[in-house]
Amino acid sequence: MNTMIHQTKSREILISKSFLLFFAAVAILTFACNPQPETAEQKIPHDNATIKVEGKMMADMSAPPYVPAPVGNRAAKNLVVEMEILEHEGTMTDGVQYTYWTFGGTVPGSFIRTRVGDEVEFHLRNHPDNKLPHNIDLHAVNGPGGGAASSFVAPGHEIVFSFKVLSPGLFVYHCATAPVGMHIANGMYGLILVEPEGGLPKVDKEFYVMQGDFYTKGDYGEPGLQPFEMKKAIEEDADYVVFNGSVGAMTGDNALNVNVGETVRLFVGNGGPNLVSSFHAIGEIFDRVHVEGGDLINENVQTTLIPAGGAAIVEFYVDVPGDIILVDHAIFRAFNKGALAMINVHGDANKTIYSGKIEEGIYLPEGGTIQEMPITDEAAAAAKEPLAALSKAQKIEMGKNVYMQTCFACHQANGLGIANAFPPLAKSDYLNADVNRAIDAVLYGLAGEITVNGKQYNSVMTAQTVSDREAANVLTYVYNNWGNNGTEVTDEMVNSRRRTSAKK
Ligand code: HEC
Ligand SMILES: [Cu+2]
Repeated sequence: MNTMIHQTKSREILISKSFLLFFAAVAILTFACNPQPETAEQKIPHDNATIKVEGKMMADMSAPPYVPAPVGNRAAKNLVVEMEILEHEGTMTDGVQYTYWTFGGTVPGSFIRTRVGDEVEFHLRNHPDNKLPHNIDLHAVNGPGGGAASSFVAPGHEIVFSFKVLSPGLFVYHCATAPVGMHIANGMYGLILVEPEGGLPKVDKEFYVMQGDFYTKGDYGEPGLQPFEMKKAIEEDADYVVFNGSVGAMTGDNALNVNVGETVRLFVGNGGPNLVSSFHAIGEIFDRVHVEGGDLINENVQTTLIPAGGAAIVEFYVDVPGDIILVDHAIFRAFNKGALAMINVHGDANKTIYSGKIEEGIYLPEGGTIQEMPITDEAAAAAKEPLAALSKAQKIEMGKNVYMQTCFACHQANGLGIANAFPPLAKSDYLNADVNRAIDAVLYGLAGEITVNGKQYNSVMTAQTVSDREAANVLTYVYNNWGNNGTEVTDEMVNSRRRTSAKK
């Protein structure tokens, strides 16, 4: 009996499927044969460019897990956003500190809430105590770099640029200053919401949740101030995968609170830099998901994918009391790397929907991943083989490759650097005066005030992870270009600086 019903059903489905296929084929043919495809409908977001603005207002900004009040049905405005970049130490998990770079002091950065047609006047300030220049790329912007091309700002300065928001949706913003991955990995991302005309439908509770992956020198839980580890970041070997910047940002006393019978909307983003989120709520089903933060709505969803640099709006009605656990369902991340948050639901039980004896603490973070560094035997073996000597011309040629991979993002392809941020290597008196000092800068990085060609710089150059040979080649390349003094740097010279500094 059951099988019969099943068979009939599948036959019906088959029939309707072939009808669908037929219609699809007709539609495609019609489209292909039509010499003038409809373009009017495709233009809609761009038509928003003609929306008139009425008056000026300051944007209300909020720190996670909260969002500013809905826009409702207000008219489009000239919306002034004031955002300050702060680099400061924070707690990754108990006993582990991390130096976060932030938009507005938090990870993720302050939530920006707009509506289509708003003309945003964006003020980006880089706090004078910060060490590095930054900028901002907002995915909601139509324009070069999403604003990054106009917002590069050195510590102690402010920059202003403007854009009109045309497309409704939930968008990521992030820093895009070299090394881009490092700025994002340190927490420089957040969300900007563009509400449609008339606003989003009303719900009872709204929250701001954003996932990010972090890479530290020590493995998960290793105590102390942990520096960022570029090698692990390139290998996408995250030590921490967290919601809202740290392990436990929304568990225990920090859990979110809602009541039975309420509708909940989560604005969920994924800052990455690397990992895609399999976003899931244990004990709840998403009634509606704005897939990838856009207009497409999917219903009755268990797990929604949120790409790195993407977002989703998820909505659900809460039926029964208890804890809802938000996770990245790539499950080791949830239980061993921190990607776990809690929503405490308060209210009366509904035995029809759920009954049973409830044990607390079924889903708790487990901590401490056991990780081993990737095996570097090959690299060690290769390093032991004696290297053949190179001619100066060969060094310059190979050094150019190193330069284009590691130095040019900051010092630029022409060696001229960027004013107030990255000093020039072209005709640099600082470089030409002292070769050992230049070698040290490459091997150990450089911080503090220096003067290059009469201009002061007070920034940070990160130590470059290069072999003796790569350092020798890249410096030989630099010294033999752009009007510099032609010094030839040898592997031996670099190696002796390593020994000298190791003794210190
Ligand atoms: C992330 C950006 C960045 C990268 C990548 C970088 N530098 Fe620098 N570099 C800086 C900054 C910033 C300073 C100035 C530091 C200060 O203010 O104390 C600097 C200073 C220098 C100086 C001394 C000042 C001068 O202009 O002569 C040299 C030499 C130098 N860098 C060489 C290199 C070489 C060679 C590479 C590649 C192997 C490299 N840098 C990669 C940012 C960078
Ligand atoms: Cu930055």
